[in-house]
Amino acid sequence: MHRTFETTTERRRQTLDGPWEFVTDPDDEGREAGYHEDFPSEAADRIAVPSSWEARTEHADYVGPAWYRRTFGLRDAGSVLVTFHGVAREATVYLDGEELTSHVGGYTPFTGLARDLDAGEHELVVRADNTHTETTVPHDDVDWFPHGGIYREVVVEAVPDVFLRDLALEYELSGDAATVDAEVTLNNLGPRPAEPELAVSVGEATVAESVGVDGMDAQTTTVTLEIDDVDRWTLDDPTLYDVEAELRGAQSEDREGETFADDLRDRIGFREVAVDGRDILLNGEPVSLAGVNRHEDHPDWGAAQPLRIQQQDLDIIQRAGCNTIRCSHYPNHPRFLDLCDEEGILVIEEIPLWQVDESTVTGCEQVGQQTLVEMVERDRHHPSIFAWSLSNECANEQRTVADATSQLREIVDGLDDSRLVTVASNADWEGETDRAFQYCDFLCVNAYWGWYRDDGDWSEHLDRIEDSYDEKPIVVSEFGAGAVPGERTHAGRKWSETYQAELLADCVELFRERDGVAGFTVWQFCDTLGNPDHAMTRPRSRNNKGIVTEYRRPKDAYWTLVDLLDGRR
Ligand code: ADA
Repeated sequence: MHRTFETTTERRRQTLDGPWEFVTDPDDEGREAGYHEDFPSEAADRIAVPSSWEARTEHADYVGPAWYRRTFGLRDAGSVLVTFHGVAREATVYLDGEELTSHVGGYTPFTGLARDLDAGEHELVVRADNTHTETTVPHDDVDWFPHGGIYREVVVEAVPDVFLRDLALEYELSGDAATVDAEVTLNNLGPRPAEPELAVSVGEATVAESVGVDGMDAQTTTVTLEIDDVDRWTLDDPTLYDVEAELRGAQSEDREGETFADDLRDRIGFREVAVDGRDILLNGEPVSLAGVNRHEDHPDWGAAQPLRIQQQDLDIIQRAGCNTIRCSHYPNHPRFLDLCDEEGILVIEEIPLWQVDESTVTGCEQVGQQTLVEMVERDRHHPSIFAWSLSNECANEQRTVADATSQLREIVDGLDDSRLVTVASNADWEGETDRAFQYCDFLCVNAYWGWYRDDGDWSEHLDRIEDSYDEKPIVVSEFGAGAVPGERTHAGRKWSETYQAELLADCVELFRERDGVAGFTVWQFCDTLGNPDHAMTRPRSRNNKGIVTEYRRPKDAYWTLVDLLDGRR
């Protein structure tokens, strides 16, 4: 299940977890050879979906196109939505030999609509390609491993001719009362007009109306619900409200007497985020952020983490006393965000525009914008997400890069005005001035004083940031040191757990003393597999700045954080 709750009860739904046939295609000949019509099953391996393909040792370092195949059965004839929740990084999907849909970007979902399928068996073939170049999003030189394959769930849902395509909620809070606008989009695949009953409920409140939709058309309607005595979503009491949109109607004349039904389910939490001077406010009160950066990475699971690992990560993070996670550097698995909603964790979610500069920005701008839209559309109901991050360490001192950020800001404003917007920047650390900070509600600052450089310190650095920009909250979004697990020294040298723990303590104490700093996220939660091209600067081929190891065993720095944040030992 890709969420922690059911997203529909009316639709017949199949999750296509399990073994799929799999072949790599290093010479990229599969398209010409027609693998989508005639899959080379005799040469195929079997691989688990969802999984990163390095789950099979023989494919551990494979980069390039690869093909997947499986069949699924439909009990009844009709239309289906086929949703891929994450394929790294480019995908083309074929159904019964015909192209159904394609997608670029490994961290957001995409859906193909297949109309009027016969009952019985159908074949899905997918070409996935994890090749990265200078201008892909992310590019080929990022500091994390280029996991490949169908690594998030694949779901097939049978839908009636008139079905719910989208549900988007916005709300205004006024004291204890909430006014919710629910925008619902209906699709009518049939030739005749329809007028089904739509009921939308949020918690106990329900509104119903009939909605007319022409044949072969779509219709968007907005219904408004008033909710009194709202229980707000807070860090201590993260109250969630169930949301349901239900559609019921009579089938067209040729199927007289029959009815159809469809539904979509989600959850929201009511809370307000804002800034005031140097403070970030949650429900009107300043909140001090204390957290970690987390990659989706695990030695046994790659980027495809089961619920058990997601829960365990969150548990370890909460036990440290943290209240914040920066999803570095891409949209995370939606079920992990559900857990954050349930646990009262604040999340900064980011698109993977990582260290882009003026030579590459034009090439990756469009996919960056598309990923931003898809991220916001997928995640707009999570109360845990309080901020969208538009990029990480891009060359924002360059005008073209800053202009691209301004475009992203416009796009996000058009989609969602209920969250804060930021970029994570190391421009000042590089001795530059960040031209994109002007588009941010708060400033995320990355620097590695005491690790990569010793010719300055955090204190001077933060003074300079405070003096250089308008008065906005500052979050230290990256700082830290590498520590090879088990390395403990009297001298406290670099690469030891001792050094990492001492640096972390000094930094956290300093950040917490400064009024200008609204919080911090340590780089990083756990040790992660690095880019294979960077192995010479990364012992164990990993980024070792985790406060826990890749297997989540605590390093000294973890216990230091527990003590500083009054966590649980
Ligand atoms: C960065 C970057 C991270 C990571 C980190 C490091 O600045 O944002 O993704 O690479 O440095 O460990 O050096």
